[in-house]
Amino acid sequence: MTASDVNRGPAGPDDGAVGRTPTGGDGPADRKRPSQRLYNHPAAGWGAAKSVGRVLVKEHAFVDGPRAVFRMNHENGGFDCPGCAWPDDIKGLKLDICENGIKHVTWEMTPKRVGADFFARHTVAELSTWSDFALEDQGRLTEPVVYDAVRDRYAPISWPDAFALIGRELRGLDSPNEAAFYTSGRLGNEATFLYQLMAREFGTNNLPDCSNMCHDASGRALQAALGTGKGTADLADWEAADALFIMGVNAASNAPRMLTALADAYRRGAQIVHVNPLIEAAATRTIVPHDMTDMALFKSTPTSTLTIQVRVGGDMAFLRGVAKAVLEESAHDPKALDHEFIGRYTFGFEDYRALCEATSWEQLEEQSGVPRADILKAARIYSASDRTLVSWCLGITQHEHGVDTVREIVNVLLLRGNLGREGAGPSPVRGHSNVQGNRTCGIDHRPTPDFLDRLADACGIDPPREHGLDTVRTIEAMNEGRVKVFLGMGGNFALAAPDTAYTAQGLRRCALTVHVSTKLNRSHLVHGGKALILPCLGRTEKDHQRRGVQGTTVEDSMSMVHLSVGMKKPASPHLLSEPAIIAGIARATLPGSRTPWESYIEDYDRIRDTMAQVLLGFEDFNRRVRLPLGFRIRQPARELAFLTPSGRAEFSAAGLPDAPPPGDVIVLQTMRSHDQWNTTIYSDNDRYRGVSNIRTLILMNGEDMRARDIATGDLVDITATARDGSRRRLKRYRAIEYSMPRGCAAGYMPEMNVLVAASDYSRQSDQPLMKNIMVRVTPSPQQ
Ligand SMILES: Nc1nc2c(c(=O)[nH]1)N[C@H]1C(S)=C(S)[C@@H](COP(=O)(O)OP(=O)(O)OC[C@H]3O[C@@H](n4cnc5c(=O)[nH]c(N)nc54)[C@H](O)[C@@H]3O)O[C@H]1N2
Ligand SMILES: Nc1nc2c(c(=O)[nH]1)N[C@H]1C(S)=C(S)[C@@H](COP(=O)(O)OP(=O)(O)OC[C@H]3O[C@@H](n4cnc5c(=O)[nH]c(N)nc54)[C@H](O)[C@@H]3O)O[C@H]1N2
Ligand SMILES: [Mo]
Repeated sequence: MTASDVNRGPAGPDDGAVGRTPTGGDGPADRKRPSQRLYNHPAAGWGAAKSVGRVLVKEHAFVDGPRAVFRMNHENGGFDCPGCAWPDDIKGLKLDICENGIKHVTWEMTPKRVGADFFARHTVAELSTWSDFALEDQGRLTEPVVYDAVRDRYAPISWPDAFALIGRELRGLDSPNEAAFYTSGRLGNEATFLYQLMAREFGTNNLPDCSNMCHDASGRALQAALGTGKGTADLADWEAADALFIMGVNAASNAPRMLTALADAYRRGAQIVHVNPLIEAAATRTIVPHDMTDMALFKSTPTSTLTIQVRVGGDMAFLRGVAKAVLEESAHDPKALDHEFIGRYTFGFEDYRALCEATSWEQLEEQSGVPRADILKAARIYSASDRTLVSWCLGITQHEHGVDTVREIVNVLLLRGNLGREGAGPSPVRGHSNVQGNRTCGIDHRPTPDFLDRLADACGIDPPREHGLDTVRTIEAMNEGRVKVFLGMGGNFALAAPDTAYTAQGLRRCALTVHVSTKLNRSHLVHGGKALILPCLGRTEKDHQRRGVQGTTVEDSMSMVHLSVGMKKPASPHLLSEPAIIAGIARATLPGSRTPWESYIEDYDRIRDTMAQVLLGFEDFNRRVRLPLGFRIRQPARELAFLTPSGRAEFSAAGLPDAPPPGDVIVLQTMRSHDQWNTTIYSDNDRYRGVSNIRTLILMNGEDMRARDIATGDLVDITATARDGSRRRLKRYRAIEYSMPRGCAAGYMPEMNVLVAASDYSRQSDQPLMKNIMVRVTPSPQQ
């Protein structure tokens, strides 16, 4: 059976798929007519409570679910929500939770199990015809399995044999660089540290991770501008800001606990500006979920004072417009700029000023898609605010000019000295719960020489110095036979990565693919000649080791590091923790290793003692991480010390991106629905956007639809043209009219990764252009 054979649904990719589209229903996604009611419900509140109830019932998690939820994100003894990376409430709020976090936790706590009998019943060819939803819905993986090519089935294997198999394959490679070690941002800090140590002791920096698709643009921009790869604001700053700019994030779905911060900000009279092509739920109103009076009275609080519907990819021009307006104002109001701050702490201001002055309002309007009057409104809010914070997520980063756009955010902040003081600064919203910690603890295919030196000193290894492969380069290398072993620590590489067919082909060309996972997913079915699935403990589960129950640490979006201790009985007695799996692989791969792998696993404090020697800001790690809220990693930029070439915060003066594409080309952005976690789909609904029963859709501007003779509900074909001229197509998607600027469209990841060419990545950040796909949309031919 070939890849495209399995695409039998009425809506499905033309080319490039590796399986049925993920769907929460029991059949093809659009068997039922899609319905789109544009809800006017406030975000969170009772709608969210109802949705959580449904999930708890579905996962039969009524007994453990509520108990676990009350232990989540607690300052003492709880586990960190494995969902998003929003920080925990600093006042120790007792119900610091959200609908999607609860869904996420109960997803992990399902009583359903996938054991040897399951794999005996189903061939891989058969499982490949299942929807992605159906695969994960089978429940938790319970024992290690190995692919048996003769029977086309996975079969049980012991842990020692599994490790030995990996060790043999890795040691048999011509070069350590023929292996790639992928991380999804779930992995705790201790496992992360061991994982990169194993890869580097083995001899490679091939450490692709989900950040390569997520926030590398933010990291690179902030590093260049401020000498730190992270935001400088923390939750206390969110509580003190006079103006908050929320750019390119769907907070109500993807960082729901931000809603509380926005509602609080509104109540104290702060200005909240949302910049997004869509008017997302967080840009309307919310019922604060833990405010019982609000819940009881259905009382909602607005969460926006201004919404700017920017063109997809138009943010940099918008921001430059704000800067231009502030500079114009400074001609008659000296207080418009913070001259003292600019003079003392920044570098490159005059070049930036000249560039803003030389850019015409016409160009800014055309590229941003925002009328000058609206840019001026936003600029007035910015000028009137003493303390401004800018937050952003993927709408800013997954673009060709993601790095320049984040630098433009910093430029705007610097003009009025919004850095290193209360209520101000850049504050990116990170994705996976520990994606920021992964980078801090060494998952980086471009490690700094300084980091490698400290690693070498503390661990007595000789790490390779040349840069390794990122996500996109790994896909290319697998296809070209340069990478032969792929190891995935969590995640679902086959679906999350761009260019689904090409990625699948790469994975299939590997000699060995290994996935450390909690649930069955597509990546297990798109496998190499040899393949292993290794099941691990989830974050909610008790991790018993020789010296007692172990906790692992995580770092949130705002650089707070704290301990997370699982409390649930493991889903199966055969599960190992992620650190133990890594240590097992390391021992089998590095027979002469002097790293104390076994001792590390007996007591994770020992891993943390080594980490304290290697990682800056982790001094006295074991003690500080046991403080009630953990600790914040010290950040020089927050204290106005800048580790940049000039020793100052650096303005950038980059040219604006290209104008909107000509002709009938539409810029398509791919995003998440409310009911999904990346490649995990909970249902076919997207409540806040008023969509139900469908994921195979494309949201479009009404005039664009009429110009193409398309009405809401019509079937359309979407053809993407890559930079190299190659084409990728999705057929028979439903078009739905939605409020957004002309020339823009939106649809769901991961299905639409079929359209993203692997070669179309940003030359600035190397991130695939997942929000910048050039497409033509045409009515589907009658069948
Ligand atoms: N429940 C839930 N929570 C999650 C996740 C999940 O899948 N489910 N995923 C986690 C991960 S890994 C991440 S990285 C984050 C992702 O969090 P988000 O960044 O919110 O993720 P997306 O769903 O991709 O939404 C992108 C948003 O940017 C807007 N946008 C698109 N293009 C542009 C543009 O050019 N300019 C501007 N200004 N806006 C634009 C879209 O309309 C949308 O509102 O969420 C994390 N949290
Ligand atoms: N088109 C498009 N594509 C995108 C994006 C987009 O916006 N548009 N966003 C990108 C972004 S931001 C990201 S972060 C990536 C996400 O990419 P990934 O992180 O690779 O994907 P996930 O869907 O988060 O991974 C889900 C799987 O993780 C495993 N898992 C869950 N919990 C655990 C655990 O505790 N331990 C282990 N070992 N495994 C676990 C389960 O088996 C589950 O099936 O997708 C990227 N892809
Ligand atoms: Mo992400």
